[in-house]
Amino acid sequence: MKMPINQFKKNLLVNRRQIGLFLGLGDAYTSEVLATAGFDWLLIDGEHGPNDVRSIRDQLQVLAAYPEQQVVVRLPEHNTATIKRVLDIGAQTLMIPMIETAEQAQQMVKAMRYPPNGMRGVGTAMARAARWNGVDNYFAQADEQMCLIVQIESVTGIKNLVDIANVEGVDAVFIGPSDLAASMGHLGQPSHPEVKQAVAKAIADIANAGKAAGVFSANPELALEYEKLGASFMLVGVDVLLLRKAAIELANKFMGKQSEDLSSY
Ligand code: 3PY
Ligand code: MG
Repeated sequence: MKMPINQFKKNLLVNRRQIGLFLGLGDAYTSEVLATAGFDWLLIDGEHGPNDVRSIRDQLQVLAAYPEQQVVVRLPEHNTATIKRVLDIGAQTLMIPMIETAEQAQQMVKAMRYPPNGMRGVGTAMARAARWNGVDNYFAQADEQMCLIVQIESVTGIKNLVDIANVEGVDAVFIGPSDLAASMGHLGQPSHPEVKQAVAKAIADIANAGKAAGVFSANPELALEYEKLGASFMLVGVDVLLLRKAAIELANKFMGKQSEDLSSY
């Protein structure tokens, strides 16, 4: 059996535009529905969404039937054991939140690679990633297909951004405006002018370091502004918010109410 090739990583390396959606419902059935929407990539959210290793596995399995869409998994923290488990069920691209130093980023690179390049544990007989030892030469090919996106979303992370972006093995840097806003004293205001300015500078710094820059905004105008500044891969919505917005709009048509602003994360 052939090793699955990580197209998302290939696209990042040439800065191809990739527009994505957060999957926060934690369910394979709804993720499959959203795989038909036409996004370039989908992010299974294990940080804030109600996901565990089994629900992430189920979603990876159904999404495998839609290879035109790339799949990324976001983990809740920097735990190397969790990284090992999620790689073993077949995730190839991970987004790791709240990276604040180059050392933390290096640790994440190592967690995704086998010795001697890193410290990923060896358990391919039980791993869907290796098709249970069915992939030819899995060990020789695995590291190359792994893709690491680190999230910068704090004042400390911004301070160390260039060092983090320069870590070998960090393929891309994704800015989290909501946590960054909180860290800057603007909790709940990811579109605050100071936050936007910090995001804009971060995008430029990431691009100057030669890495792909990504960002989230559920406000399409702001997402497009960030794209103009150099972001190549973006998350432009959240499944839960889309569902709630559509439901509110329908209900309001009959209740005579105005829709609320649902653009913030
Ligand atoms: C944030 O905005 O903090 C996120 O993690 C998502 O982009
Ligand atoms: Mg965040």
